[in-house]
Amino acid sequence: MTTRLTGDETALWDAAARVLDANWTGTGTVPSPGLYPHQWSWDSTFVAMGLARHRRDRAERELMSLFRGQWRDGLLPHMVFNTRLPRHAYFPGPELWCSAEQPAAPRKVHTSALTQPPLQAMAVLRLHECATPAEAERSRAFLARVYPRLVAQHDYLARCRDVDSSGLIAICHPWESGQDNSPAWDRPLGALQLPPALYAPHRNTYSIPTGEDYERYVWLVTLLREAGYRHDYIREAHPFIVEDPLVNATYLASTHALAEIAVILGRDPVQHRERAERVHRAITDRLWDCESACFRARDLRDDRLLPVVTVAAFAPLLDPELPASIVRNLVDLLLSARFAGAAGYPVPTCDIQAPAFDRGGYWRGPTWINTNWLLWYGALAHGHTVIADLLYGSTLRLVRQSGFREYFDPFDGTGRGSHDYSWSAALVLDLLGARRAPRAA
Ligand code: 9WN
Repeated sequence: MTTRLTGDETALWDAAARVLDANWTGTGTVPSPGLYPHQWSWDSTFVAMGLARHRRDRAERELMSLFRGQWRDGLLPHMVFNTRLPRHAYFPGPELWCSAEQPAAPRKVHTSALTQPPLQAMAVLRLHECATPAEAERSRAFLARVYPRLVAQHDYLARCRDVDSSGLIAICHPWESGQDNSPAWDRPLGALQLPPALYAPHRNTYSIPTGEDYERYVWLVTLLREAGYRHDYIREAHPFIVEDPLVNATYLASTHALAEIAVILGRDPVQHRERAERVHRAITDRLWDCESACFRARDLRDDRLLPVVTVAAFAPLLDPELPASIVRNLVDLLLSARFAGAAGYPVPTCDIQAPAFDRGGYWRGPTWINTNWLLWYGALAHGHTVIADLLYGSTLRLVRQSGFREYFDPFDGTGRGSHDYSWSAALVLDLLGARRAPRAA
């Protein structure tokens, strides 16, 4: 059964669709035309979720374009470069990564050598769930085409990023979390020993990290590149190696999705189910802090939980088997004055009461549409419709008030960062579409 959109929602739908149309390059969607002119993996994947309800053909092409960048070892890079653009279009461009010199990297495209939260299997399954009966055959053919690539991606993560053999995957750079400048990374970044003279070009955009933060990001890439991006180097010596709750919660949700895709295709889902079971147990064993009753990231270099509580703390709601007592703790924290309780436009990316909170700082306080969407999705899965409705309503209020901005002030909803940001538009399509066709909510 479907319900109609209201006039106001139809206008919002059309505006979101126009943003995605404008940011479509012919093969993929750029996150924002000026600031981010290449393809980013979690951006494209959120875009595919929205396109599933608007232009399924483009959603498929978006994902295939991303997988063009997949390395032979299974790594799905966080950036696929458009080499037709001038060199200075975005820093860091292909020259920082030198992917062409890596035997495992693809020959025809330049990519980064990091990854981002692995949401792709979730998006592929959602695409299938949104298919109309007339699209069913085509949808199944797409599943069959993409399934081996997803399996390779997940095998890479389990083989190369389960650094402590716990079942969880570790990130080796803040960019891999997608939450680049999160205060959660302050401690490991602050402990880096930087050489005295480092060069990172000034980035003339407002409010995204510049200066010393950026030097640390570039320095980490330099270390990885000089080690040939070797897995044993990442495991044993690289100075930034962290298990993040958001990255692992998306990994778990995608592993469940992979098992469902395997069943639809008549393949054996057992290896995915077993992996999901390990990740489920490890998220609580390794990232749940009983004392503060919330999830925090773990630094593998000193095996301690990182101190700052961020929006990533709620991401394990994506785990369908999260124990009810933990779900209750998370809901209490979410509604408290540390997060939604004191923010007019939830959910802030950092605990409002933490010293590191900064209402305008990149990933250090503002509300982002993609993190709201992930929590909405998780809340729905746990039957927390009050939380899901709160997130649904406040997310639409943000874009109605300020447009499809990159991120928003959590107190007054002022838009910040780039305009016409693709995932802000795409996820609004998904939210509106889920109300209209609840079977794929
Ligand atoms: C570095 C593209 C990306 C997003 C990230 C966001 C930002 C890049 C940057 O933009 O990161 O990868 O230049 O700061 O933090 O989540 O994928 O939109």
